[in-house]
Amino acid sequence: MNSQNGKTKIVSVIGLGYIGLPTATLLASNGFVVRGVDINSSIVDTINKGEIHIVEPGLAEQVKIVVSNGSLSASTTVGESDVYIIAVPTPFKRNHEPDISYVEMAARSIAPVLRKGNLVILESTSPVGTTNHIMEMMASLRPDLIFPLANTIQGDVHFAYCPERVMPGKTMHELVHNDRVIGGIHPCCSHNARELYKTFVKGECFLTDARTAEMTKLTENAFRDVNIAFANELSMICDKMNINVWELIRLANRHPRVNILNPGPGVGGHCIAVDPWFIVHSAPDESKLIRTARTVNDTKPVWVVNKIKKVLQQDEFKGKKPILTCLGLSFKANVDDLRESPAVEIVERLAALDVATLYVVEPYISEVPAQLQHYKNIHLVDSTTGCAKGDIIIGLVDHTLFKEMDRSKLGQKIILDFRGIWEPSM
Ligand code: SAJ
Repeated sequence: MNSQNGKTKIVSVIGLGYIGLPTATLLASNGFVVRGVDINSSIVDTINKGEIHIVEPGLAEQVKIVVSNGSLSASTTVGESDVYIIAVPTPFKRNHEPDISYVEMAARSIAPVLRKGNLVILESTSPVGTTNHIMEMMASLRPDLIFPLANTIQGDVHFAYCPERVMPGKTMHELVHNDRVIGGIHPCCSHNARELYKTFVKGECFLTDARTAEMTKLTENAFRDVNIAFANELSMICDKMNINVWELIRLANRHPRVNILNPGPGVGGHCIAVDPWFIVHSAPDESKLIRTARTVNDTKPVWVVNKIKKVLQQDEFKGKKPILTCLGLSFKANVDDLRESPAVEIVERLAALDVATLYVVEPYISEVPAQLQHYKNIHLVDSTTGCAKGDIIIGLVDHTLFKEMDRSKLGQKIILDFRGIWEPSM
């Protein structure tokens, strides 16, 4: 697959973020000539220097190798290739409507250079029907080419959807070892795409049609969201009933068919907090549970802030501006990613109340993020300072660094642990 008529195949990967760059790097390590494309010229410059702009274990070393041996280069424009992989973001608009404008922009940039025999793969999490939609867009721009049609026309060019399923922090391992679902517009497209993935994927590749593959990705993340919502709802019920939710879940999980996830201050990141909305948007009347789960998880940060406000109303804090030490800002443990982070929302809401000084401990960042910079009552501090000075210690992210801290050293301080940082492992 990585050569054709004795010539090394060229793959263009459009979007050099958390998925695009690791995928480009693995392809470059497996015999392809890879051209990474990104609209951000500073990302392109960084990669062409053999460096990276994201934190992902194992990635930096491999990028350095493939850039220095010439198998990976980056550019802001799309050139002629044999394969195009689209890995750009698909956020949602204000009303939770999917925003596929980056995918459409990528498709428009590929259309002029598309040739007979090319394969186009969409990896971005997308609403059902997007692969077909971008193919039709390109077909209207390239009437000289024959495009595939369900089970009838194979076409001159092939289109498939193949979602990534990796956990940030484990991307380099999971890209190789996880199973993949590949959905072509025509079965020939699926087979063609499988040949490409088989060059570096050790997991199994399952073939289906494009719509089922698109829905598979959304289903996986909606499933997790619903399960986290159950844990989050339990935590609020238990709080009301004065039951330790962590102990409750540990005990319930001893049942052979029960496996409750961990409650937390909310659900963040660019996937689980976003993707279920794509299902809700496509089938609003039928997606009651999925929508409710989103609401439970989205409103958890407000519940957390209300709990903290109640503590601040205690007599000992009347007329004072106590120090609240917030442990963690990232959307989950041991990553630097702050996107859609419930911890950021909670810190911002607390800062806006202007009733306390906020000490934030986040080992993965070096300055207060832009979104919080205009609050003069937020200070980024190290864990020793935060724990020594804070009147109330608020657990928001279960970074290993926090888990390893000796809770007994916090003495009589008030601890509000919304992540179960110091609970025995779940
Ligand atoms: N969370 C909890 N309790 C839990 C598990 C997670 O509160 O028990 C929170 C996390 O703290 C975080 C959010 O949920 O705020 C999401 O974290 P996550 O670890 O569940 O998932 P992501 O967003 O890092 O990655 C998910 C994964 N999807 C599934 O597990 C079904 C990953 O495999 C996908 O590739 C990724 O989304 C994606 O890109 O779609």
